[in-house]
Amino acid sequence: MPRCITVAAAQLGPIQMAEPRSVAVERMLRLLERAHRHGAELVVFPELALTTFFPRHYYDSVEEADQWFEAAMPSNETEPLFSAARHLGIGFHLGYAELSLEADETGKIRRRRFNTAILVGPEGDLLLKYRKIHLPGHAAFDPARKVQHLEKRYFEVGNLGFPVIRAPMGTLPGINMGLMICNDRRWPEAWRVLGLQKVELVLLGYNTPSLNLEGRGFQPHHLRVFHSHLSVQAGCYQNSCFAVATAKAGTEDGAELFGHSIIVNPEGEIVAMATSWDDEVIVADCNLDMCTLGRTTVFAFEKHRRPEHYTRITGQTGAVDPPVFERKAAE
Ligand code: CDT
Repeated sequence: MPRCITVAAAQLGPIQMAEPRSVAVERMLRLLERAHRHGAELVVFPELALTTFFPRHYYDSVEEADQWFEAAMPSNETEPLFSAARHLGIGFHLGYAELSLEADETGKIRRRRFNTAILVGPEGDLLLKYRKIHLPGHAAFDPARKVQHLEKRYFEVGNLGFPVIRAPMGTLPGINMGLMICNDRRWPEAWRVLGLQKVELVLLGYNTPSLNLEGRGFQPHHLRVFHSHLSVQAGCYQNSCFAVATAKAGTEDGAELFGHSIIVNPEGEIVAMATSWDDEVIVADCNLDMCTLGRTTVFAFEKHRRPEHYTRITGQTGAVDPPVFERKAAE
């Protein structure tokens, strides 16, 4: 019997600043029902799915932005999502801004803010939590930018590593599932850490602007989508896994997000793609046995990896200059 699961990306159209969580949750409930009607057993919602992508807005004090964070999950506002998923017997992935009271590295208990994703099982169990590690953008207001990207201001770097769990999902007694969030998808290190835990299905949400807003040069719109897809397709191929990559799409508070949610197989092929910039469900049947070929041949890690030659990967952050070639004087 092949190991199959039907998965869905539940892309969200824009959520404006003025729209309360109840509106987003209501839309997500409709998407959950639609995904269920299409046979989905696991539904993936985007990064920061409950609100507008608020890191584009500057607040003098970080506390002023707390209105965008969830101090409890589930809360009164998000509980309908949990009960609907339980009722339908489907698992789901949800991205949100997390406000937690917990000890930091020094042992001090304080309010901490993370860009977080959770994976919830079909019976309502919290299977996995991930806090975003690669935080793009900047921490201070940047007057050169038309639109801010203040993730480094509002979030701490995630402290849960890149986790993978084997848990029941759909009709299968165990699937190895891992999480990353948005910008993480561009970093091969993130994929490899999941791959080294035999991940079979990577779930990720994203909010990516259609334009490069850093003001350092023009990047055509189609290349922005290409780079996103390229990253997910390469990650899946090189780690012999499936991925569901779900976007927030459309024009949100005047800023455009490019959508193009995809489901990718271990050959790196896109097997489903969203075509609207609105709420949309895409579905794919994933035969997890497809993960075996890559991981027993070209990417049989235990046979072919050479970690002794990869020490730069964990030993340094920025790139260093190579030695400069000098022609040896003739003897
Ligand atoms: N949300 C997120 O991580 N977005 C980034 C945009 C980078 S622009 C500063 C991304 O990599 O898609």
